Amino acid sequence: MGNIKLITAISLILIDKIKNNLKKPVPLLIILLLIAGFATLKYATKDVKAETEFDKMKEAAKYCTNPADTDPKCLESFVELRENSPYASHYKSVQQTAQEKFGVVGNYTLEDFDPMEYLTAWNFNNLPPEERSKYYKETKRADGSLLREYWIYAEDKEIEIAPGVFFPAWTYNGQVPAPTIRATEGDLIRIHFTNKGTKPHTMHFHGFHPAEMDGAMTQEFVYPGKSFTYEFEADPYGVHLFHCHSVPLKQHISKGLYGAYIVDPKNDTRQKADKELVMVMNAFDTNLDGGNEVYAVNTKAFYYALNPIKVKKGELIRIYLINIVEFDPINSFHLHATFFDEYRTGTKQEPNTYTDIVSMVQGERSILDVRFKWPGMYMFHAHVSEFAELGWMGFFEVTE
Ligand SMILES: [Cu+2]
Repeated sequence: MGNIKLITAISLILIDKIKNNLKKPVPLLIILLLIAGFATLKYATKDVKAETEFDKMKEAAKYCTNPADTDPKCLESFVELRENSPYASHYKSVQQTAQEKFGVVGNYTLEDFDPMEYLTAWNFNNLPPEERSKYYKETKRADGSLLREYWIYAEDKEIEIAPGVFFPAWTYNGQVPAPTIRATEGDLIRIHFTNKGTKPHTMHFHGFHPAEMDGAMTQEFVYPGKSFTYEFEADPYGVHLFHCHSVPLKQHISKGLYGAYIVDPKNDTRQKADKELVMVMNAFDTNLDGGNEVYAVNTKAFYYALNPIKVKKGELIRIYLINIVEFDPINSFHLHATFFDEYRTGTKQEPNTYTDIVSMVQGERSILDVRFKWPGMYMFHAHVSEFAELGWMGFFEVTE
């Protein structure tokens, strides 16, 4: 308003001058036109200019420019900004906050694969009994151990890796990661594998097995329409993996042919976990240029950011963590606000370290024993920031 008064005052002076200088109307007319133009620019543009969220943020941040500054206006300005934001109701929901912060738009359909279910699904325990019996069978052996039989097939299938982003995957049993195979040390594992895909595939397991069960040599490739039965004892205990070992290997892995293989110790001296979760860190080369564009834990980018994993305060959470990311030399898992015992490869029952970050090259894995001290939302993510921003982050929602 001050500016309007000033301009009015100047205008009045000038009009007065016009009266006194009627002999020189032309230059004064130009001056008047300039004033009118200036006023129009100054106020008309202000009226039509939309004040963006970014502008408001800059306004709020003016109290916070000095890092050593303890000006309480800094915090107040952001609180005010947040409360007056048209997105205020969104801030109340972690899901929407995550969407705004990380740019995820849209929703996932769960028709093909449910990452929440995958966390605790092994030996097809997520299927109703009749359906399960098509893929898994247990038979007691003379020594008390189990014969565990699996029916696994390879299949080409398009999968959704980010809302609305589909990837032409090669899968085991139509999902990425494959269904988890879990046994106790000393059990006999028998896998009836059929290739329903269009390329030669295999199942190569980490762990002890005879050479002819390795699934890595050209003579061991299972061609489209063919079958092979893998058989070996579950040994050693730990968190392992299996993947296709056909060639080119990087293509057969990055297309999605991998899964978790967990062997529990026969004599487990560790405390029993309250909750066990399988997490496979993976990534997708969506434009087939030999680099990844989408990163995740259990395939769907930001899934656990949009749908936090619910756990209880103080309970023991045991994470079976695997890194299968192709093309990038290193990946990591970092958890906020707590530390965990790490059992590297899970092959010993004493933890190797107590930390909040694990780094892994492709094929490495670990068991992590986690507890949260307080209720709240706790982030977990790759500490490679680029991977986190491209999908590899999530939340634990801890309740009393
Ligand atoms: Cu393959």
